[in-house]
Amino acid sequence: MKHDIAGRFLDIAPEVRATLAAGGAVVALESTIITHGMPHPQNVATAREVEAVVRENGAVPATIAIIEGRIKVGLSDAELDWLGTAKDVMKLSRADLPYAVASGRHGATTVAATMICAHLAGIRVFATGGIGGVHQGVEDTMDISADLDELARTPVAVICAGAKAILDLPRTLEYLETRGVPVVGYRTDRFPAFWSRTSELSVPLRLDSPDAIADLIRTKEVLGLDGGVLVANPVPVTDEIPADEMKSFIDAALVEAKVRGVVGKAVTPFLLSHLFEKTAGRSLSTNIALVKNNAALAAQLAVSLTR
Ligand code: PSU
Ligand code: MN
Repeated sequence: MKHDIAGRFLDIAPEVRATLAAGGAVVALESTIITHGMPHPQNVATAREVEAVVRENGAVPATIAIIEGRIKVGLSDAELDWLGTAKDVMKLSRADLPYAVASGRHGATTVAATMICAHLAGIRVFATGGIGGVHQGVEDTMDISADLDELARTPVAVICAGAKAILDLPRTLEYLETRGVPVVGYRTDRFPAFWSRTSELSVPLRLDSPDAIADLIRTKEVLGLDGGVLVANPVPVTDEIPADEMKSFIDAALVEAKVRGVVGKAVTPFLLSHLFEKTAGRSLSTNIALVKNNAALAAQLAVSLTR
């Protein structure tokens, strides 16, 4: 436990607690992808498959969510099932996490909030699908996901498949650089764009093995540098949707969001569900494949970090 005094708000699953105490490998998983990122029943099925992939790769999964104000680190099967269709589940980022805890609410954790809870529990590696970033139109809206500042301050490695082209990807990378976040392409020189293996952007750094990423994380710690590391892991070739095929869907989704006046934390969930509908589920299959791919790498990294 990183902050003993915070322990009274945390329920760490026995297996997760025992593994951490023994210095074993644990991978944190987020819950906003379950409640706001995917439709039912694929959300729950995917969450279970992702946990299984973590185990197959030698680590223990810890899916994180807030239930009745308790920070759950590691969900039971029953809790995961419940979350899949639960109503009144807040989407929690850094700003809303203490509110949900103080007022006994249910909440799903975004990348930012999952990093915070993982760090409180002493977990160093976290697998997700795509991170939030700088939104298109930021000049007018100032909409920049709190995920980016969290990466700058909380020492958890986040494994993602890049960021969706619904975001302003060049500005997202610029912002991460400004905030001092190492962005590492895993076996790639290009920043991946979620459904697509590549974008037109170079990835700032490249590493080709879990051990090399573990070395970077340890070195960063020893140098006293705060914050996390973002690992961008391209979706497997067989599951990718090329960027030019996604572009028209993305442009239409952005127009629709604008027409309907969707703002704030509703923007990302709106765009995601719009795209799932318009691509007739193809974007969802790709999404599921890339999350599993990230879970495998995260588990391998967590194992490397125990050595
Ligand atoms: N991007 C995705 N899928 C997701 C999300 C982002 O491709 O499910 C979720 C994550 O939980 C992420 C959050 O942390 O949305 C970002 O929301 P916002 O842009 O409101 O910060
Ligand atoms: Mn936002």
